[in-house]
Amino acid sequence: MAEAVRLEREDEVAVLVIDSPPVNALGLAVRAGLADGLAAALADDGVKAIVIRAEGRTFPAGADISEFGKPPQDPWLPEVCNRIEASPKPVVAAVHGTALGGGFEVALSAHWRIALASAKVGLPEVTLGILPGAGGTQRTPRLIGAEQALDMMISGKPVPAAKALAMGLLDEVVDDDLPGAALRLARRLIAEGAAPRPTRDRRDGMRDAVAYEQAVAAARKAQGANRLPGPRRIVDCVEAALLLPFDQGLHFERTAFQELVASPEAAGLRHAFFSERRAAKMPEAASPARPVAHVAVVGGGLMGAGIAYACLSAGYNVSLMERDREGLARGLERIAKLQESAVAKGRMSAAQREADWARLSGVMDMAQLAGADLAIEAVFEDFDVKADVLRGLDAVLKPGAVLATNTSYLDVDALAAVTARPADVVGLHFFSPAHVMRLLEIVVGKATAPDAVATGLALAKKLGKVAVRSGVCDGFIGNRILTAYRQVAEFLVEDGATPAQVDRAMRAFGMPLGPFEVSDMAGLQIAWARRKRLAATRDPAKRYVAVADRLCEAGRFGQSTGKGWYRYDGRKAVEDPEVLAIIEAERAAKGITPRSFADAEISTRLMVAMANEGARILAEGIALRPSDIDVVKLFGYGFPRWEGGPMHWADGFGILQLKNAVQDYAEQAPDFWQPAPNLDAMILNGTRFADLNEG
Ligand code: 3H9
Repeated sequence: MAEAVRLEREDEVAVLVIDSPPVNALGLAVRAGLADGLAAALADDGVKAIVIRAEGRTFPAGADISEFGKPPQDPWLPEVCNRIEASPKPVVAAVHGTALGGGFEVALSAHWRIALASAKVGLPEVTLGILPGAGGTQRTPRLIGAEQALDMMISGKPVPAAKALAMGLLDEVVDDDLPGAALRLARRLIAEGAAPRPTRDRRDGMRDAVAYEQAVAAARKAQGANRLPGPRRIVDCVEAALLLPFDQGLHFERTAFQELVASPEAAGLRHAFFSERRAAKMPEAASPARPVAHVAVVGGGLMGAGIAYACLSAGYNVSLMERDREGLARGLERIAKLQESAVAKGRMSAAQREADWARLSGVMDMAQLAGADLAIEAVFEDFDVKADVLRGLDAVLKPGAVLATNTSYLDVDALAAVTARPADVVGLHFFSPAHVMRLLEIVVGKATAPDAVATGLALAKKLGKVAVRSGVCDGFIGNRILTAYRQVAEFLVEDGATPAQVDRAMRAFGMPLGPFEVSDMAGLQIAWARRKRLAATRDPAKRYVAVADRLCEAGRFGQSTGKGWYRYDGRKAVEDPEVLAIIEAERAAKGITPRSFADAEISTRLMVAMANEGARILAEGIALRPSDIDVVKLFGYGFPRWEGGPMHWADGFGILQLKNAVQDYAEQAPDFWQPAPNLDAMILNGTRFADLNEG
């Protein structure tokens, strides 16, 4: 195996070249390589200056996240950074790609920083629930002051090279030949007899101590209500940079880092990071995707227009199809509005809008879609309606085109079977609003060809979406778990909680909205129509909560009608005695004596319901791995990222405890609360869901 860091010699300049694909993360081998290379360069009297650069796509993109949570191994990154900074010979960091986290901290420890114009630098540790732990909180404000340093570390957003140069984080930016430019800089420093310039001794950003403290105070106030400790500890560290001598400041940072890295929130966020990347590893990813330049979207409603807009923005040619002139005009209008809003928010240039619009065509005759490489139907959620569209597409599309259905619940195998090419049919389940929500469920039917799946995956990548593979079942991964979640929320209400209490409990858990608030926002009509459709086949022995039906019968369809589970004063949800009376009447009709629930019991029951349903989805092979289920919930349903997802939550809760809880709750609805079939074996073997994630 190649060395993680090699030492090259260019006359009087020693060049430490980091070479550890894919992103040169600062794992043990790289840290040791840097320390050894530095020591060798310092021991060599012929070396007068040192350059640190990286091979491959980027300067180190951070510490090796997979090492967090494991026992630390010497040399630690902070120590490596200190040694670099203490070098009596000038050190130049040559930055390209994304110098993030520990990678940027290495650069900050060098005495000069030169970067490629396309490079970005940043301290995104906050997104992992931690803070820069290799001197970043102490060195950054010394260079650029508290306000900008706090903004960088609390937002976690990378800064483009030109801006970083203007801020004072970089000394020079070049358009090409970074290694050559770094060497020239090092030679110039030698020629000038330049002394090392340790960042620890610089005060550029600290001259105005009053402004510094004011920025700290403002940030502390802004983060006061944040439930995650990371940002608050960043503020403390930046304040320490002003108040404490450098070494004590480093010690302060170290303590805060260690406290955060061991927190459950950081574990959840790390899990989310790796789960997102793992989801793309589906068996079909090995197949070459079919080439797609032209996407047809059938249906110009909110969903169809959102998909069309997203595809246009990603550079595809798009045809939007509607049945009639009016429907088409409305669909095109929706796309135009999305574009306008993107331009108004500065997310899209006017020129880009023109270029995108020029690649859009509206059609009313399916024959005009014949040239499409991929067609996505986003019409009304009804089997016959969708089947009709798929049949029509089948008749006109060229051989090899992919036919995608955006169904949320329907049987993709049955839909594929109405066409003469079921191998080309795949489910592409977008989430509303389709141009915003990052999740895309790729639903793989029995007959779906691997390269049709790979085509969906390639589309997801191009749209910047996180794709998760799902098998076929009612609601796929996400909505199936949502159904279980809602079901238990309704049991809780019928058994004694109020909708407001359930919502409050789930918001306290970390959901942006509770289940009833979400229902009101989405509207109750579609689910009601579905329940009425399924009424004839419903098992009368199963517990059925009819409160939502009563609400719909009373014309309470949610926010759009001003009332649903709540009454609305404008957008503000207010508890409504009429709803409580409906619930009371349902309880009375069933002879239920209401009991009280603590908020924590409510959230635990709802979490257990999700995790148990997730386990069942795994047992049935619908999801490839537990972390895929987590990704679905994180990216499609607002599940709090620091909790990692329901399966990660269940690992923390305990598998035995999960099964016991399901059994304890059985009296609430014996038919519903059945332990998933795979829990026993997991308990017996001491398996956690995390153990099933690899691959
Ligand atoms: C830190 O630095 C703490 C220090 O302050 C203190 C220490 C004491 N570690 O995303 P991609 C893997 S915290 C380990 O698909 P892209 C990733 O899993 C760190 N692995 O590529 C994937 O593996 P696989 C602060 C990492 O081009 C592969 O690399 N840094 C790390 O879309 C490719 O990744 C960050 O938070 C890592 N640090 O995006 C930056 N980074 O192929 C985290 C990546 O097996 N990284 N991998 O699935 C990123 O934001 C993106 O990866 C990056 C590239 C923008 C760099």
